[in-house]
Amino acid sequence: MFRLNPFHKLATLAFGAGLALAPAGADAFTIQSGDLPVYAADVDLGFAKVTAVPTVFAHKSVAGYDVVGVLGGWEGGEVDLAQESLVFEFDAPSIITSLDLGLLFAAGEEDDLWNEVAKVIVYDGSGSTEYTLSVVDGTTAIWSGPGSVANLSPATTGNAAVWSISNPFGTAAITGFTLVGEGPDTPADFRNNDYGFVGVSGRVVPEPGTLVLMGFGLVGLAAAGRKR
Ligand SMILES: [Ca+2]
Ligand SMILES: [Ca+2]
Repeated sequence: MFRLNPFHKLATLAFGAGLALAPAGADAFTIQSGDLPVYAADVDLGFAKVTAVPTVFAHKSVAGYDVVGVLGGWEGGEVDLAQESLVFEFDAPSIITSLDLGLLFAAGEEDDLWNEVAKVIVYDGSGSTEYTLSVVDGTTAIWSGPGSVANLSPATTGNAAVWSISNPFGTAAITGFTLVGEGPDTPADFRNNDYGFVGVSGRVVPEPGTLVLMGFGLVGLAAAGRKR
């Protein structure tokens, strides 16, 4: 009858633990507005690069929220033109668990004539998909992608109109996303559809090879411990 000796039991346990532990909590990340330096054109965070197109990051502090946009256009501290964008590129394919956007107001609030819309383009390595976050009223918005939207600060005058999208791209392993202005870029429409970045959270997708290596690493540790 097949029987495991104590070392094999330990190695098996270690390997199993490696497989079980690796995906959970490993390589979770958060990027907040404060991580994007004032008036810098880009920043390398070690696991991701963020770039302001075509100028530099510009911050706005509204109702206790720090929001980042792109300098220039009609609104200095917001993404407000089709030519303006904040580009997020991840070093490894990642799953996004939340994306927070701000200064997306309802019609009649602040200087906005209509319910504002934010455009998000997501890249998965083979192509891109475009989604929109559209305000419905002071505390309601519709996200065209997977996931759900919660209001963190009302979309009414004096507040920061912050929305949090949970699991915005579902379980897709993405290589990056772009926050871009929806336009139109005419004076009569200025300030409509301008918005900014508040934060994003996610986790790196573990590669099967990494899991195997982690498992073997633990087996190696167990073996080394046994020899002592
Ligand atoms: Ca701008
Ligand atoms: Ca706005």
